[in-house]
Amino acid sequence: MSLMNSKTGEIRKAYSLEELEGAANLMRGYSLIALGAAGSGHSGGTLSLMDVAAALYLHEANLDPKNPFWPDRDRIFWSAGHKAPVLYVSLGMAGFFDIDEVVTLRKLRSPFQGHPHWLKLEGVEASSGSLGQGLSISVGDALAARLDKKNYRVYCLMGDGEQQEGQIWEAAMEACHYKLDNLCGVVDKNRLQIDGCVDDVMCIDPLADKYRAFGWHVIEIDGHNMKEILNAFKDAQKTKGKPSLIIAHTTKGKGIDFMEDVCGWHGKAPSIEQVRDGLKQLGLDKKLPVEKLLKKAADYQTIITQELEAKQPKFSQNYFWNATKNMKVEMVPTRMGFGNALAEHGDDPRVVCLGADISDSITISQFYKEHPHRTQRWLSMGIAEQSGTCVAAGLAKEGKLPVFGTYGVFASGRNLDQLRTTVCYGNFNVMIAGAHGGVSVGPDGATHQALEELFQMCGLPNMHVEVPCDSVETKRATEYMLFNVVGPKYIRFAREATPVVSDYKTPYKYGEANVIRFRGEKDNFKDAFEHQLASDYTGEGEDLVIIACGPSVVEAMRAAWILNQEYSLETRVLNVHTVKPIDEKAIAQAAKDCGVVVTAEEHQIGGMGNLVAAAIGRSESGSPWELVKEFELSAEHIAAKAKTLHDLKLSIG
Ligand SMILES: Cc1ncc(C[n+]2csc(CCOP(=O)(O)OP(=O)(O)O)c2C)c(N)n1
Ligand SMILES: [Mg+2]
Repeated sequence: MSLMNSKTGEIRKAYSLEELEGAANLMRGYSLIALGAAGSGHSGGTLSLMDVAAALYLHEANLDPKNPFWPDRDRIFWSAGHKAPVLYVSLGMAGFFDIDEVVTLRKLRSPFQGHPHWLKLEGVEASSGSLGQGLSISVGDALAARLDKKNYRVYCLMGDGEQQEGQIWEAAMEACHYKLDNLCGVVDKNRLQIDGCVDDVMCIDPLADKYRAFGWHVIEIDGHNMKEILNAFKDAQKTKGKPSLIIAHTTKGKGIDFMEDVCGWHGKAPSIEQVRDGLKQLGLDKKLPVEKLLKKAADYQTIITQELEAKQPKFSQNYFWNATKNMKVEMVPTRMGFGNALAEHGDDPRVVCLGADISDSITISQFYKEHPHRTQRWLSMGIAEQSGTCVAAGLAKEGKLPVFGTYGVFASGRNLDQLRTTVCYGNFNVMIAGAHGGVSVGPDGATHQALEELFQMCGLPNMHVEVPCDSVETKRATEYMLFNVVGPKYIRFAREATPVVSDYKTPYKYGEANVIRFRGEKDNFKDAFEHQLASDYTGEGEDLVIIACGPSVVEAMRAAWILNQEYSLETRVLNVHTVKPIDEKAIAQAAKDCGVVVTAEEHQIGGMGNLVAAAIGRSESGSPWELVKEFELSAEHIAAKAKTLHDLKLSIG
């Protein structure tokens, strides 16, 4: 069937084979423009799946773009969420919305997030971005169809590197066990992932044999041949008593010569020049309103920028980084400190680094990049965070110093039980690097932002947690933790370039906070501050304390500068780089000395703010009402604090 009117049963548009080929080409063009306007995103895997997606959304699946929640529609799950641009242009081409809208891809408040968010965009069946989960939700959906005696079909689109996730194989077993012939998986077998060729990172072959052994009907096709694609879907429809898998042999970056089969185009967007070149190659330079679309994207961005600017509190001058003549800073990605430490200390034969297919980006590959003799101690685990975590525990058990790293969300969440049960309860000496912490993966969207890991990691027994403030502190913390902290350890650092505010002369003591004080403007921002170990510091009657970790420390320092210049307020900034065990003494002292405590961190519920509150609010023995008064929980205290904050709001305007 295809795109239909769910009320009348009429076909809205029937595409011929040639029209499908043309639509796929057009969709390639739209996705290029959207990626170019976004300035980031996944180009390679978007282009490899485009022909399959065009066939599925415009011809194969029963969908009604005017009734996105039509109960009898076919369900399409995007397990490989990073291919979101294909999903968006498919929905746009199918008529769910004006396809021009996709040009706001990855921009703030756009429904076209870096990874699909189903609560933001009708037509998306589930949020995704953490690889390997889509086949399971598809199994659940297919089982629901059976329970409800519905005839709709369920499709699941996956990557080939993604096949390394163990969960896929749990779902593959389930689909066969339940004879889910209403389920059809597709693997975009473009032979590349992030760290290189799938064969080298972690071989998945013989893939067809594996699925067959799991009881699936497997169809192998040229994923760029429309006729083969349509026949494969027909074959899957006819297959009874078992699920079907289409292995689509494709080329990453298909259609654009400089992107085809080039690994580096996995997570990179074309420049506007490259967009124009690409459109020419697709024969679309005259067909697509490229200038109009780019202007639409730029206008959208202008409004967002204006709105953010209007929301930003105003002061007598612009204090932003490097906006003034003095107070200059050097910006270096925090993650570089991690890679530099591994490069410097990797000759220690105990150090073993484990990759999870994101190795250059998180800088763990610095371990061997300039040191080929270390490659035997470099273990590529593939996209398999759960197993990788336990492999690291096995290495630690035998005296190695394993370092396992990936994005913070996956380094702390995907493997949480493996960390808890195998690593932490066993107290194994495993270092986990949570890269791209906080909001630093920005445009990748909500599912990629690591905003819960402090809560997760700090709750684990025996775990040590370090959140350094800049690239230098990240290097020092990596060095210290690797060799001196024995037991499970988690280091969280950002992706973005952030100001360098420390050097090797700055005090750094694991487990102890630093007090940072603004001492007056200087040419360089760094020189305007004095750092002392909290235990060496004597209070100076400061007006307030800002307690922070990670890159929030440097923002807190900037806030201290602003508060001083604008209101003559003295601020104690407390750099709590060790979040577990947290420096309760320094926090309690600061709260006592300063009276006003503000915490700043890139985190959601249950992070450092909670730990600080706990450190300040240590329980005492007393009657319940005494304790309510002692910890200022009474209505009087609440009212007084509410009034203070309200006054503050009014004074900021
Ligand atoms: C659980 C998880 N680990 C890591 C990542 C980061 N990541 C995004 S895409 C990708 C590579 C995917 O390779 P493949 O499945 O072959 O996709 P394609 O080549 O088609 O883009 C990785 C490791 C992720 N999104 N989810
Ligand atoms: Mg691939």
